[in-house]
Amino acid sequence: MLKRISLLFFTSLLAMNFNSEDVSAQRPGINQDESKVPIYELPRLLECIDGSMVESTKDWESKRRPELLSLFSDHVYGNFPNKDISVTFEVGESWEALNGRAIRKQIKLKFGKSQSATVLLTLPKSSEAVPCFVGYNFHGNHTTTDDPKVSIPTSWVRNNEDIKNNQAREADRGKSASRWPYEAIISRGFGVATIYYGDVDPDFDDQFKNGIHPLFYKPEQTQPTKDQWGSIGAWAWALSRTLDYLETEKEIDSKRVAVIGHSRLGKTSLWAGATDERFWLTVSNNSGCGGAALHRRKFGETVKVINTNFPHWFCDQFATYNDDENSIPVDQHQLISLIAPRLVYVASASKDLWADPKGEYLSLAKSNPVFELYGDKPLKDQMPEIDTPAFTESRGYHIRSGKHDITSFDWKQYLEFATQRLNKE
Ligand code: GTR
Repeated sequence: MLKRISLLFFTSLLAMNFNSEDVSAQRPGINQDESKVPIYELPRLLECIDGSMVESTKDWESKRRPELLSLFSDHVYGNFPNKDISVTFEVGESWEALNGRAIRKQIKLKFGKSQSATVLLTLPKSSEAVPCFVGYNFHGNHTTTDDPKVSIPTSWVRNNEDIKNNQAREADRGKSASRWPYEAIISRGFGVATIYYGDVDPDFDDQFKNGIHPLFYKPEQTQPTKDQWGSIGAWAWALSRTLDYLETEKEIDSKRVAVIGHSRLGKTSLWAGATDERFWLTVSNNSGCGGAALHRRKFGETVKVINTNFPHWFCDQFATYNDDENSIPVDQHQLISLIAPRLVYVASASKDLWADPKGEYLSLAKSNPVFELYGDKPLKDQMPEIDTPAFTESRGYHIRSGKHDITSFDWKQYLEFATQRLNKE
């Protein structure tokens, strides 16, 4: 992959300084003015490459959906490698958490011989198998809770004001707890599994020498080819491996696993939800460019900016569209459509213009034709009011007041949406 040292330092600091990031600030050359959004035409959702039209769920499932999946794989996120490696699970001791209301344990996912990621699983005490959320955290499982038994990652973590040696610190235990409202989640009867994303692939451009990519190289290969996975692909793949583990847990209703992610990890949850049909619900929180937002609007972060600052996230082919979003063979309403008829929830934040809230909503609304094939009602083109969630049977959306973050307000909506869908099943 092309090495580009760039604005990365600046954007990374903004994004990663625990929960204090505010990526909404106006940046030079970036459009945040709705009147300057160009006229654009979205690639057709129901028209197949050969010009035939999708008329039924069968046409969609057998022809158009596979076509779109390979377009996203070839041009945006990269293809998963076509090789099996050994993935094993080492389940640690369980302990009581949250004042005796939950059980916790840590599971080591071992990839090949040399790599591993630790899943922190928190389950409400329940006589029945529970639905469960799964999602990555940015700074280590220990930052999601002040529970002293949660282990600290030994893999690379991002440096910041306090961390200077890319090593996680005991002092940061619980620092991201606002993003993981465990009490609220288990009170609604859901379990939750979280993993530190850097265990799977450290989030910097090192030409894919670290993380899980090298486990899949062919002899003599040193980095992914132009249409092979970048970091988002690797993170999504490992979410599926986590789901493989969750399927072995008797306490979990593995047909009701929701994949959730914030920001770059929301891009990841969308790609995981699109590629792995076992996920029951996919939640994209403030995922923006390369996530839920429509690329053709060129509002906030653009394809060129994201590929320049984060050349390792997508496949190299994606960077060939840096100067022409209209030539990407897909747009993000088609990504959301790949999740149909399963459940999907997209959320934005009012001050998070960098992520283009309107573009995030429109992607969801423009997935109407596919969801309607399955009997879902259409969403309007008009965005809902701030802090007022809008739903159909299969899709949810809200724009929360405030900045780029995942908060208890966001979780409350996801838990409510999921609970209502469970009650109807
Ligand atoms: C920003 C990046 C966004 C978003 C965000 C985050 O710097 O431009 O695409 O992913 O980081 O992940 O917090």
